[in-house]
Amino acid sequence: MLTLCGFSASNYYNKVKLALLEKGVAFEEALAWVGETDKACSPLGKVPYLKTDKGSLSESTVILEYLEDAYPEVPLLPRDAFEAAKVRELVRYLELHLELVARNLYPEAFFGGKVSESAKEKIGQQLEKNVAAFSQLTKYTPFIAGSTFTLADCAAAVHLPLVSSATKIIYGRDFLADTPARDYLKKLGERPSVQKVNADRKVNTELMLSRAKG
Ligand SMILES: N[C@@H](CCC(=O)N[C@@H](CS)C(=O)NCC(=O)O)C(=O)O
Repeated sequence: MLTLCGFSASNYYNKVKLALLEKGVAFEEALAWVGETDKACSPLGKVPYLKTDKGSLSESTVILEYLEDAYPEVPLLPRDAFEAAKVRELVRYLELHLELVARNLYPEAFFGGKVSESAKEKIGQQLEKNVAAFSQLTKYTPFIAGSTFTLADCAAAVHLPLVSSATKIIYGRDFLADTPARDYLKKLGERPSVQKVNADRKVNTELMLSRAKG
């Protein structure tokens, strides 16, 4: 049995959880907050990590790739090598060029901290450029990489909402407003897997905030 470790407020955790649910692979969840993780499984103390009968794995995208290889029955990558690479390209853009840049805004956007004005300006410029580049790759027909639900949708479902809300809070403007992201995410939200992930996320976020208040 697979055990997904981490917490449901984490978007990286939810990306893997979505893939497991979409693939119909049986798994258990084990709550592990940041600071309470098993460093033998995730050496940097990050979540998620996955415990398998063979050992553990960290890094969400590595876990997604493992699930594809180990459980090919319901594929989330196209069989065609080039099409599969296009999906991976989108996943990489989402993680590296959207999430990791927008993440610098989260301390102020979500956690009551402060981001300097000069940092905000720099992050804003970078994000504008990256959103435009990312948009060049997206299809939304109706899924982000084309006609089938793929790993890129698992990534988009968790990363895009945070880019939207963080930019809206910090700059007063959703940087994805001129893209089909909003309608796409609404449609994705009709999937039972996304509904389950979002419901668990809400409950866990409240728990996380109440823990933070002490
Ligand atoms: N590259 C990692 C990022 C995971 C990540 O940053 N998770 C956050 C929670 S959303 C975390 O564990 N943060 C604690 C830390 O970075 O020490 C992945 O894709 O799994």
